[in-house]
Amino acid sequence: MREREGSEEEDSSEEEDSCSAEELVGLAVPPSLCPQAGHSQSGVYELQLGRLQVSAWCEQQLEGGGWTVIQRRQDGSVNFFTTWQHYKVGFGRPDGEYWLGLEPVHQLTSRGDHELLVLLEDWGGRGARAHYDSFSLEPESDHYRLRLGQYHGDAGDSLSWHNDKPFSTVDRDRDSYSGNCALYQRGGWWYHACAHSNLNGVWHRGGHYRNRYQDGVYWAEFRGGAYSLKKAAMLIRPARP
Ligand SMILES: [Ca+2]
Repeated sequence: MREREGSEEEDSSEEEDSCSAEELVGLAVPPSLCPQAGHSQSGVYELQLGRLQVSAWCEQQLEGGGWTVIQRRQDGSVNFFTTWQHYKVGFGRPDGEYWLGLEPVHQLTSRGDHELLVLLEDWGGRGARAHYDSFSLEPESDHYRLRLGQYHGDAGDSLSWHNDKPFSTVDRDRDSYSGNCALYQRGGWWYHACAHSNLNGVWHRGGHYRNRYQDGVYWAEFRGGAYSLKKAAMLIRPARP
C-alpha cells in the first residue's frame, strides 16, 4: 500500500522494489517532483512533499516526460466509490488504478504553476486529450477547490464547467445540487449540479451502460454521459515558462 503522512520509518522496506530508478539511489530524501524529461524511466517513484511522503507514477515517455499521474482508470480493479478521507490521502496502486490524493495534489500544485493533461480512451481504441494550461487545488479548508486554466485538445472541454468548484464525496456533499451528486454518480469529483465529467465513477465494461443514474467513467464532450470510458488518466507537471 501507499505511504501515508509522517511515518518515514515504516515505508522504506515496503517501497524498495518499486523505487528502482537510478536517480533515487544514494539520495537521503526523495525528490519532491517526478524527474525531468529525457533520462529516466516511467514507473513508481517516492515523492517527498513536505512532511508527506507518497508513491506516484511518473510518466516519462509522453511529451517530454516529467508527468505525475494523479488519477488512473484502466480495468475496474479499484473501487472509487469511497469516502472523503480516502480521496484526501489517496487509494489504489500507483502501478494500476489509483487516486494520488487531494492533499498531495494540493501540496504539489501549491509549489508552482502546473499544467494538467487528461488522457482518455474509448472501447474502440480511440484516444482523446484535454489539456489545461494551469491546474491547482486549494487547501482542505477550501475543500480542495479546483482552479483550472485554458483548455486545448481534441476530447472536448468537460472540466471547465467544474472550475472553482469544491470537491465532493458521498460523505461530504459540497455540490450545488439539492441531492448528493457523489452518491448518484458513485465517486468523488468537483461536482457542480452535477457534472460534465466524472472520471471517478463506476468502470462499466463495454462503454454503453444502462443505469438509473449517470454513474460511469465519463467525459461528456468526448463520448457522452452515458458512455463509460475504457481508460482515463490525469497527469500534471510543472508548467514550462
Ligand atoms: Ca447537494
